[in-house]
Amino acid sequence: MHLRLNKITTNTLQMKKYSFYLVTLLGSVLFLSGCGDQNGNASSNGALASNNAEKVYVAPGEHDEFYAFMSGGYSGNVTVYGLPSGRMFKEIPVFSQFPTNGYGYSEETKPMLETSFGFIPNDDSHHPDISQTNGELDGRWLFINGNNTPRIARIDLKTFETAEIIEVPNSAGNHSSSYITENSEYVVAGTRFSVPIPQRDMPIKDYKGNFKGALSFISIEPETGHMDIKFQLIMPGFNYDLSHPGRGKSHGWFFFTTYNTEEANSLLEVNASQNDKDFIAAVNWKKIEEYVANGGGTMVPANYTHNVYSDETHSATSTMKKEVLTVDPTKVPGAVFFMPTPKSPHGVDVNPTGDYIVGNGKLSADLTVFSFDKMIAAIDAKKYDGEAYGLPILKFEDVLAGQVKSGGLGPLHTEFDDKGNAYTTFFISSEVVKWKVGTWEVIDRKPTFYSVGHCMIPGGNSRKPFGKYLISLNKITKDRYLPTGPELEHSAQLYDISGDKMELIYDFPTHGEPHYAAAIPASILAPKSQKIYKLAENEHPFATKNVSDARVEREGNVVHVYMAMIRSHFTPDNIEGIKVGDTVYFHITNHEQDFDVPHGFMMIGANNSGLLIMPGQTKTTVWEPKQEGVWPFYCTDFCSALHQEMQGYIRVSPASSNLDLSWSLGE
Ligand code: K7E
Ligand code: CUA
Repeated sequence: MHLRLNKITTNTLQMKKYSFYLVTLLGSVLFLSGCGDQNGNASSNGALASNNAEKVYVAPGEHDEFYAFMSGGYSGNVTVYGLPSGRMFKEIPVFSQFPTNGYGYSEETKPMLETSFGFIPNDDSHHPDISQTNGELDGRWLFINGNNTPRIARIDLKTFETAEIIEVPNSAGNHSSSYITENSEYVVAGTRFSVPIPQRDMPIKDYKGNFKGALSFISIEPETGHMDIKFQLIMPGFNYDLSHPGRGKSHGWFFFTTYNTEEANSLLEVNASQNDKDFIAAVNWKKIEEYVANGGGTMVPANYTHNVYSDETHSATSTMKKEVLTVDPTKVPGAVFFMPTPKSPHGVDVNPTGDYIVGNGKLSADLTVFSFDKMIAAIDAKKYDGEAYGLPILKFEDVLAGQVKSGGLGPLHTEFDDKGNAYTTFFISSEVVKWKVGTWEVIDRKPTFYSVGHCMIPGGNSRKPFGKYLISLNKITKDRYLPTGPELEHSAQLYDISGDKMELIYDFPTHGEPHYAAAIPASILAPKSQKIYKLAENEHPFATKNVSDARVEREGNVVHVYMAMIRSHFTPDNIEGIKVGDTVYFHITNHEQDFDVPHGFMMIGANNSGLLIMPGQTKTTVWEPKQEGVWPFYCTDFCSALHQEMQGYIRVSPASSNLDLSWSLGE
C-alpha cells in the first residue's frame, strides 16, 4: 500500500501543470484509500532496508547521540527526545499548566503564566532554538515562542526547566519567532498578525495602512540569560511569518518573510494571494541597535509581563513592565529593505556560511535563493524598485542568486547540513528534497508520511550543523501506527543523511504538534545536566530545611503547613485543628540529596494539582477543605519499598470548632 502511494504521489509531482487544488484533492483521496487494514495490522515494511534497524538501535542502558527538543504546538510545551532512538525523555512544561508535576498550579510556578491578560493556562508553541556562541550551539538555553498570547520562554538546559517568560506587547500571533542571533545577542519575535498599535477600538475594514506589524528584538543578558525587549520595529501592516538570523558575513542582519502584503482583512486565502510576490524583509539590526544606543526611538506605554523563575528560591516572580521602545524604520535609513519573493513565502532560511537567504514560497514549485553579497551591492548602488511605506524595495533580479527547480509543491522550510547541501520540505507533495547550495541542482528526494511541515538537522540553524540525521515533522499520521480513535499523535521520521541519498531509517510518534525542533549533541548537554538542588542552598521563604522546624501556623483562616519529606515519611504526618473554610498552604521540602528521588504529594479532594518535588526543592499547593472528617494525603511517586507507607492524615473540624492546631513530628 505504501509503495503504491509513494509511486502515485511521485507521479503526481511530475505533473506540475496540475493545479494545487487538484493535487491536494488527489492527496486526500490517496490518504483515504492508502491506509493499512482496519485491524491495525502493519500493511508493509515500507521503504526500510533491514540493516536500518541497527542504525537506530540504542541498546538498553546505552545513550543516544543527540538530544532533540520538539515544540509541542497546541500543547504549549516542549518534549525532549533522543536521537536516533526516538525515545521520549521528558515533557518540559513551558506555556501550559502541567498537573504531572504541578507546574502552573503550584504557588511557586503560577506567576510563570501571568500575562497582561491575566493568568493563561496554555499556548501554542512553534519554534525552539538553542543559544549560540560564534554561531555554534552552546547548549546553555533553549528559547521558544508562545504564538497565541505573544511570549518568549527561556528554558535552562542544566535543569531542563522553564526559567523565564517575557510577554511581547503590540504583537499578535507571535510566529516569526524565536530565533537567535549568532552570539545570542537577541532572540527575535515577529508578529504574524498586524494590529492597531497601540491597541484600540477601530473598524476592521480600516486595516490597510493603519494596522502595523511589530518585530521585537529581545536582548539576552550573556551571563544570566535574562531577556529584555530592547526595541520593537514598527513595520507596515503585513503578516510576518518566519524569520532567520544572518550568520558569518551576514551577521548583523535578520530576515523575515511576509505574506498578505495586500493587507487584506478577510478571505485571506484568496485576497492575500493576489500579489505575485510578497517580501522578505532584510533588517540590519546592528544599525538599529546603534540608532537606539544614540537615543533614537520612542518609548511608548505598554503592558507586558516579565516572569522569572529562581533556582535559589524555587519560585517565580511576575513583574508588569510599563513601556517599550519603538522604532519607526523609515527614521533609520539603510536599516530595512524588502526583497520581492514569489508566492506567499513561508520559511526563510540562511545557509551556514551566511551567503544565501532561501525563500520558500508556499504556493510555488520553485525555491527562491537570494545572495547576501548581491543584496549589499544593490543597497550600496541604491538600486531600488520603488518603495513600500517609505521602505526601499530591491529589484528581484538584482538580489537573486538562483532558483531551485525542485519539482515539488508547497515548499515550507529549508535546513542545512555540513556538506553544502540544503533540505527543503514540501507540504503538498509530502517530501523532503535535497539540493546543492550554489548549483541549485536537486540531488535527491524522499517521500514523507505525510504532509511534512518543518524538517530539522541538529545544528541546522547554525554555522556548524551536524549532518548525520534529518527529522521530518509530519502533520498527518493516518495509518503509520496502530489507530487510537479519531485523535492521532503526529509523526516524526528520521533520515540518515550521511550519504548522497537520504535514507528513511525510523519513524516515531510525537506529542502535540511539533512544528519545529532543535537538536544538539548529547556530549554538550549531558555532562552538565543538574542532578539535585542543594538543600543547603534552598532560599525558599517557606522551606523547612530542618525536620525539627516542621510546623503548622494559623493566621486567621489561612493555615501554613511547613512540611518535610524524606524516604518514606512526611513530617508532620498527622495534623489536627484544621477547619472547614480554611485555606491550607502545604509548603513541602524534599530533603533527599540523591539523584532521581522525587517525592509526590496529593491531598484528597484538593481542587488543585498535586506536586512532584525534586530533591532539595520546596513546592507549595493550596487546599481548601470543604468537608469535615479525617482526610488522608500520600506520596504519589514510588520512592522506596515503603512508599505505600508514605502517608498522613488531616482532621477537619467544623468552622465553629475551637480545636487548637496540633501536629506530629514523628517522635
Ligand atoms: Cu511552518 Cu509555525 Cu514553523 Cu508549523 S510553522 S509547519
Ligand atoms: Cu515518597 Cu513515594
